[in-house]
Amino acid sequence: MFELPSLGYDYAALEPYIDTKTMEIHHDKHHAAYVEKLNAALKGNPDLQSKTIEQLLSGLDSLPEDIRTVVRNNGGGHHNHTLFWESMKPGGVKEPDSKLAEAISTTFGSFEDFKAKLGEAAVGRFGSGWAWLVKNGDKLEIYSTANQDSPLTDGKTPILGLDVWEHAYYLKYQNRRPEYIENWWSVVNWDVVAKRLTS
Ligand code: MN3
Repeated sequence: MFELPSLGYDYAALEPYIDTKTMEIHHDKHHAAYVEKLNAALKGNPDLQSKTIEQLLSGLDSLPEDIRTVVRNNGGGHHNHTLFWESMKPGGVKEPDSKLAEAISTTFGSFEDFKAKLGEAAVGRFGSGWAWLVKNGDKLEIYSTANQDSPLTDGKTPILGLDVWEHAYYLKYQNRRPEYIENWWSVVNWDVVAKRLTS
């Protein structure tokens, strides 16, 4: 059985960048529903229940066809949101540590260039989905997925993800996705992202 992880901080902790009500609904309703539907899909199948979420998402093609889409959507939703909550912190951590900072500048030109490129991917994602910083082998890449698709399914390891579903920002920002993205940088926990780079 997969479980809804706790946020690790209060619903109000990311104010004023992400509002309390959005956090409550996003975590307690949206994420909870992904976990519930994922568990329902795996019910009665101990082999699949014993796998990690990473194993399930990396091996979607090997799943029984009748549950593949449900696991893709809801397993993806579970894993993406777990990463998302862990990647944020009240007050944020202003900048990456030296090793991550170096990898980012080497790959994208500068930290500002990186933020601009991830922002473009996030603004440019039509409809619902995610913008990512991923590891592809030993390289960093900006990546984007539709719906709740996980980069793991494409063989890439997500190290930072930005949720651009309207449920992530609409109460506070309505149609102003770029403003949400700009403010989100203020709560990114670069310490966690740096750990994912090296793990
Ligand atoms: Mn979401």
